[in-house]
Amino acid sequence: MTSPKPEPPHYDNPVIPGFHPDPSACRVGEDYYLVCSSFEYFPGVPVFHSRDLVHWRQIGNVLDRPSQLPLPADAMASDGIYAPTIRHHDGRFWVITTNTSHGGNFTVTAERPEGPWSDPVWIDLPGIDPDLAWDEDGNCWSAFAGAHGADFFGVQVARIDPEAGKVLEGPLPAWEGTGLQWPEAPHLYRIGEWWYLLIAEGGTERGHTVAVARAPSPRGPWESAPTNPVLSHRSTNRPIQSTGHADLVGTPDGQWWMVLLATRPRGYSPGFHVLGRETFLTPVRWEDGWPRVGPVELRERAPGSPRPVEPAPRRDDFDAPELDPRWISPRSRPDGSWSLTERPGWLTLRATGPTLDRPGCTFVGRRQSHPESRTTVLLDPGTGRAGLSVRVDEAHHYDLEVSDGRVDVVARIGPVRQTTAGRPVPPGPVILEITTRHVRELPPDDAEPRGLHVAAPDYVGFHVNGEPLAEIDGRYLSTEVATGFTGRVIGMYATGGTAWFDWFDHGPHDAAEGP
Ligand code: 6LW
Repeated sequence: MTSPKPEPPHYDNPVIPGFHPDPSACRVGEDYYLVCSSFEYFPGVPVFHSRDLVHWRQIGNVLDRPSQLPLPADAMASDGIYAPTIRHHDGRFWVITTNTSHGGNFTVTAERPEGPWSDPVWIDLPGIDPDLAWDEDGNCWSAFAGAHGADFFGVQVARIDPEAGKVLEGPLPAWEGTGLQWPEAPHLYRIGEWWYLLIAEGGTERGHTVAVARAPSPRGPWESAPTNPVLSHRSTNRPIQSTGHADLVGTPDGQWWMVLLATRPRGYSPGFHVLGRETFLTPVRWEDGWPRVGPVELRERAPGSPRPVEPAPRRDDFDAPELDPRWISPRSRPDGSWSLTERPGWLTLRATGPTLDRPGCTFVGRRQSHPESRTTVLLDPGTGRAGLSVRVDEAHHYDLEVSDGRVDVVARIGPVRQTTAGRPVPPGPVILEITTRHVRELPPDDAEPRGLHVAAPDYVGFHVNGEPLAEIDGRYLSTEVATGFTGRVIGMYATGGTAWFDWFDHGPHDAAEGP
């Protein structure tokens, strides 16, 4: 009797669900670290730890002090922090990234990945998507995506002093890619006898691709891979789309893997992605000195033997002395607008702005991490105005709001703001719940035009003390409608007076299928 060959373990993609775009990863010994872009949200640049590239836990944020993340109060949604690169060199962690709203490109360093990270060292490099790589002589090279309108619109490289923020040589024109739009997201690697330059091109939407070139030195000359693009899902009917903006990472036993961004659109044409661009993982093999990358599958064979890290709890009871690093706020979280000590065991939120329709309000949220999700809070609204909101930006959000003895569902979609349902609530604490679910059944014939239901990527439901109140088509909280680079964030807010939240729970909807 022969026992069946043990199936190598598998893992589900995305490995970091929810809006975690532009991933960059590095390995130190047996540990992996990964960072993502964060745009107008504070704190910025979430940093994750893994022992197997599959199970990741956020251990902090690189930019967790206002002095590291100057954002104008009116910074546009999806401005702020663009793509970062994380590397480990000479016993220190390095991150280089771009603040598109203030100052441009800068580096920060830390002894430990969970921080504290240094204040920014600004560097006079143009463009976005800066990278860091050191050669065998200790020179530091930065590849970056050239600024718009520059004479050379492609990926450039410069030799820099990252400690002093100085450009020592260049920028030198490196590679314009294979001719698609937006050559960007460059990363340099010294692998074997070659320097490799991995880039994204085609734009971060459905035409996104990954391409690679190689050269004898960071100065070039760069030779494009004969197999470019090494990865693309464009013009396919794959459930994963927009694959691009990748980084390569090697394992201690010599395997190579790629982290990258991709989306999971649903609904009728053009398809709508609501969680933003998420972090995916896929294997890489090398043939004739070039990386080969298969299509990215929703389910892949795991690298080696998965050694998970503790998953983060889905519920927060606000009993800890500090806010969990997963909590984010648009642009800032001013002292005085929140407290974990004023009412122990509760998160106190104090209004700093009268409406979610404008920057400057008090909002503390988490990235929606499940396509079909259930988010529940216990709110004591006091005599103020507060609630639970699912937002993409100030012009695209659905709110479950309590004030003056009522609870109302408010939808803000572009120029339209509408209260779509509501009812009285007794004074005192109330349980608010927002669900997102995929459309499975067609409505009865006499309901709204049947196409309307099939078209939706999901439906956003609102419940109060366990009772359903309303349900709204989720397509209007998608990137295809709202535009930009982020994704849905579900959070607690106060726009009048002071409110208290006892707990917050965000997890998969019990009716959900798979990840
Ligand atoms: C990022 C650039 C891009 O800096 O979009 O998809 C920008 N690519 O590489 C924001 O994510």
